[in-house]
Amino acid sequence: MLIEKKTLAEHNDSLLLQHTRRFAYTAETIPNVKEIITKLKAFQIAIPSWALGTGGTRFGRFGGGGEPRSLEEKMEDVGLLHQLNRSSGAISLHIPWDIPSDAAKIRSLAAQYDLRFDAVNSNTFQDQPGQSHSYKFGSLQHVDRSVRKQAVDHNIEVIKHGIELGSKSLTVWLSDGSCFPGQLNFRKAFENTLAGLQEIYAALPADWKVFVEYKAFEPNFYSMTVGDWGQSYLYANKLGDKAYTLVDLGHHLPNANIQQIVALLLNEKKLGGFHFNDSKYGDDDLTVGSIDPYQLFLIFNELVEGMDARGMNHANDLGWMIDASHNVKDPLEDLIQSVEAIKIAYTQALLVDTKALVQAQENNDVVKAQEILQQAYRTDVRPIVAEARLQAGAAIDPLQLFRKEKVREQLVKVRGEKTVATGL
Ligand SMILES: [Mn+2]
Repeated sequence: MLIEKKTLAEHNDSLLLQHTRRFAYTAETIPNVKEIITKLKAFQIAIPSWALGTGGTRFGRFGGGGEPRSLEEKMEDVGLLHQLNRSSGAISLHIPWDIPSDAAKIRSLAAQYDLRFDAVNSNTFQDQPGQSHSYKFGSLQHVDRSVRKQAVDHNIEVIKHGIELGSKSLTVWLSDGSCFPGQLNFRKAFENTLAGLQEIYAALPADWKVFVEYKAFEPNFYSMTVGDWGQSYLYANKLGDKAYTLVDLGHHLPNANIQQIVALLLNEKKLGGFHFNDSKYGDDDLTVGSIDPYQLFLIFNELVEGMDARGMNHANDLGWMIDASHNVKDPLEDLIQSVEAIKIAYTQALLVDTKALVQAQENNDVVKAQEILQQAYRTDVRPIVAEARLQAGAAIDPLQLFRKEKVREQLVKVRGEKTVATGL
């Protein structure tokens, strides 16, 4: 479902006076506010097809009702989100959870909602019904050549689905690794994985990228074959120019300095994109910015500084995606919050006085450097983000409108109370 244009206009009218005052107050102190708004309007964050249903933990899943029953309904949900914020104009599909069996129909539906297809994601971490070989002991790392071949073939099939939809990148996340010492020969696992990735890489169209995602632990708890950014970088470097490292914020050991990782990967031209989420302990997949918004800001500060240093386009030169899954929130409300948190952090990073920061660094003025960053971080930029939304034709307050229109209740009426989104 989409919100009626008239309803959206009424929502904005009701908040306009208050918004205009807040925006004027904020904009007064920001000379380049127009430029920032232009950047914000261009900046789109892809929504993964698996984030539209209620997630779960290994202990249980508590569905919320009205979940999308098909790829078409997932796209409908992303279309609604994009209507509310004009910042979610892309969807990232997971194969085989969301196979576009009629690509032409799916493409025209995407056009209707003004969505494009971001990275396609392969899955060699689960066995599918009717599959010849099991991934119990890994996929690309496997000791058996036929299992490795099955995993390579699956990735090539995912690329084909992506080509049909106009996607331009493949994300490979491998759950491969080991749970106990001695289970795996690390060197052979690396070599097998590299050989498999090379076969997948050879099947990429000329204008495609492949993202190698890493993760410190889980589902394997002794070793992961792509366990950190160094290992991902090794694979990406050996594969070639179309291969990049993908940073998922939740895939690090506690207290890792993700902003430094990002800065170095970007400098080496090997940062491909992001999976945004937040965490307190491990791969918690919590709402972006809910636990440590300062870290999110510091990451964006490195991104903006690094992209500007290389003359990169903020909106298009890296892949921006959310990767989260929720047990206690309405998935759409959660995504509204996540997109907002990303845009706030991006705006704050755009406020950093770069020249003054460089000077403070050159003078070893540690206090001044901290003041400059925190001046930007402590600025309430929400009116700027709202103004960009308003100018783009979206809602001043997406969450308020979502609740006022009782969107979830309406979805439950159409889709039912007990639906389960595919892949969950
Ligand atoms: Mn991820």
